[in-house]
Amino acid sequence: MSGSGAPRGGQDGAGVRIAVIAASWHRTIMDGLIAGTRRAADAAGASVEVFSVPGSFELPVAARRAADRFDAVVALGVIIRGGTPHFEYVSGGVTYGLTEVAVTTGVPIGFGVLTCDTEEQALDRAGLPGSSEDKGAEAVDAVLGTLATLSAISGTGTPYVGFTGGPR
Ligand code: DLZ
Repeated sequence: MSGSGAPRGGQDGAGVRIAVIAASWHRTIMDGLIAGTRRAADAAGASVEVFSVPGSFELPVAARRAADRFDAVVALGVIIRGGTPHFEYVSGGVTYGLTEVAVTTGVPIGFGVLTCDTEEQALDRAGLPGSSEDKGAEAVDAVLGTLATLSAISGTGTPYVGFTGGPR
């Protein structure tokens, strides 16, 4: 899945506290994703606190705990397809688990989990020198945008406006 429409940066995240939950597999790529979350949060005036979990499968339970104490959560992981169905089970479980946390708590969860066929594809999305995409930063921009829109839906604040130019 790829294409245009990535969340825009430049949002005001002053005072927003974001928990970054980071899996530990594929270290170099993870370091790039974590650095991207810090860059995007700094640019927006938000703060991040990073917590490690062993693997991507552990992201949802940690995200659930973080949702009790932070304004938003960004989950980061790298899952590379191998020769067994393990990839599908872990990727599906993480996606379902994070979705459930977001929906049941109402706390935005940024999905910074790369599910790739190859390590090269993941490196290209990790926000490293030479990468064409920066999925850690995008996940922060996404939760900031979602927080803005949730506030607007609740009757306070201005909603996030995407590339379409907003509601018609
Ligand atoms: C076991 C496993 C494998 C094979 N591959 C990955 C991976 O590519 N990325 C990742 O984040 N985690 C992987 N894991 C670990 C699982 O997510 C999980 O930590 C273990 O199954 C223990 O619950």
